[in-house]
Amino acid sequence: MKNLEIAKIFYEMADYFEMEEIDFKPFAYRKAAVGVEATKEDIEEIYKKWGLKALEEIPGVGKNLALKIEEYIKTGKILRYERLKKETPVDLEKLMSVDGIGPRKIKQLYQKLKIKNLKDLEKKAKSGEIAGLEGFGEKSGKNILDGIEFVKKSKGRFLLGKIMPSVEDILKKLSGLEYVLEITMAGSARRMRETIGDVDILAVSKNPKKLADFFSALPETVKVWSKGLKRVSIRTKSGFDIDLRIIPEKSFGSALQYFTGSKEHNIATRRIAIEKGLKLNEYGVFRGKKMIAGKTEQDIYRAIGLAWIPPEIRENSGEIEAAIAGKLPELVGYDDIKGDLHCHSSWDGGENSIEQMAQAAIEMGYEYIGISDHTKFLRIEQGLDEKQLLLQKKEIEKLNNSFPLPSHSSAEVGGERRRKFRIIQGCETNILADGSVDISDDVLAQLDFVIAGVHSGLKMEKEKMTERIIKAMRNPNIDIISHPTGRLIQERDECQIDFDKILMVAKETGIILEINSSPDRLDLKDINIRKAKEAGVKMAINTDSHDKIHLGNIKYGIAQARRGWAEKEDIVNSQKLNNLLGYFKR
Ligand code: DGT
Ligand code: CA
Ligand code: CA
Repeated sequence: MKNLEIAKIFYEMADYFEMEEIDFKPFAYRKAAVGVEATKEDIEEIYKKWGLKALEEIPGVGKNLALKIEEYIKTGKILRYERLKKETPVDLEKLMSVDGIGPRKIKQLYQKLKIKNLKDLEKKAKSGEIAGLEGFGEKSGKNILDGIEFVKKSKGRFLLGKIMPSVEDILKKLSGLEYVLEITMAGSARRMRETIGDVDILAVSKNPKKLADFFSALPETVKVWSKGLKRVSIRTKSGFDIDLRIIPEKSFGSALQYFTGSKEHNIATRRIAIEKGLKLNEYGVFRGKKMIAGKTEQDIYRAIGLAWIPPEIRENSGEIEAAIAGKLPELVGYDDIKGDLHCHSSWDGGENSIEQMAQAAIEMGYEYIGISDHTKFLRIEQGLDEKQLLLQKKEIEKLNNSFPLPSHSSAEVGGERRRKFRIIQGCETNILADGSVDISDDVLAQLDFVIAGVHSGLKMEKEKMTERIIKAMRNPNIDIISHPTGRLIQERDECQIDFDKILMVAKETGIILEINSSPDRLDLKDINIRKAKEAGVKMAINTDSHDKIHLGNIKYGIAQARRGWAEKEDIVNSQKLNNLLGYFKR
């Protein structure tokens, strides 16, 4: 499947166009990249079956870009892209991954200092040459070195949400094979870790040879590291590796338990087996030579006296003790979310109208959606001012009146017949440097709820940053703090905040903390979610969608919540609308 390759090229072309300071093109190419990335069907198949016109149905793809896709499918390259690369021959992907470095700076660094890759960048940052360039302040050398350090640390790992669509696609292909009896993810991907080193897949097959052949010849495969009847390792075009293991049916459960990990969890479970006079390994649970379990994972855990443990919490961080005590949490489920509270609309430059966002939410089975557009401080994001928010309120009221009423009278609540779906209006107001926000209180008070987030001045020192956020939390009109620690995985560290203090104030003020589902944010992270839960602070799992296709990211946020041991009752948007509204301060 070429979808991810094409998306990657479009993203890079957008960056190159931005270097050239060409208006509009970067935007158009990025939009198309998002659409291509989110397309579940194989784009090459779409093209082969339905032709060029069908490519234009992909969100964000118009005639011109459809032609580029066609060119890539037919010739394996896009000439325009090759030309752009030749003009500025830099390792764009790596350089872009450094926090604070964008296309225009990359161009400048290349032209002035001949910087082509991370190594060059590091050298020139150390020598102090960069600080002398126009637009790069005194501290830029140090900031760049910090950024490079971060990129190095994350080397070779991939964001879960970035690779999952292509992994799911491969799994689907394999599961369709007549000679494949079982197929499932294992390893960190099954545990839904934030980043993945390599993807582990387990299979049971009637014909291991055929499966190994098929897998190593997938169109996604660019390199076969090793190939046998028990294990095949490949590199995919997107750059990540997959380990496929073919397992005998009677050991499938034990192999799944073993290869799901984590390693630390395995060491602990094996120790428990030993204490019971048993042996646990990837082939089964044994008493002496006798195999007493192996076929299913449930059997394995039962045999060693534990309740089955959800993969997301298998990190040896208390789950074994909880399983022994019969006190495993009942994790919030992947179907428990009743609505997404952090969604942007075309009002602030998002991709879709409020109505389209609502329609997409209805299709996801939601009962409500919160529209939370940016506010005026963020001018580049076309943030709304007070007047626009009040206009938007009118439009939302109108849309709400258009949703169907339930047919039966049992849906009557407090004398009012509730409609089946409702849009609630929020906004994502900016927490300014002094902790105030950029929308007046009287307008905030007229919205259904208010999100506040830090979008500037993220490098503030700890005490000041904590006070800044706390001041916003004490604003009686603010209900939710978005992406509370401001990190970008593999790109930017968390802000300096005193999280314990934030929790104390959250508990006291009833503020809800967001678990942002965006694959590069996943903010709060697992340990903070666990702390919040223990402190009795409520959380909301939101996608921060700027396009309806992002709504599907909710599963990564739910996974994150589960990894933080969150239960349904900890998550406000797992509640019906009436209960949800009760959590807001109005
Ligand atoms: P990754 O790939 O770095 O994101 O993380 P994992 O957890 O997928 O690790 P990976 O692919 O090296 O191995 C898959 C699973 O196999 C791992 O979660 C637990 C199990 N495993 C691997 N090596 C060992 C080991 O030395 N001891 C034990 N007990 N289990 C291991
Ligand atoms: Ca792995
Ligand atoms: Ca592996």
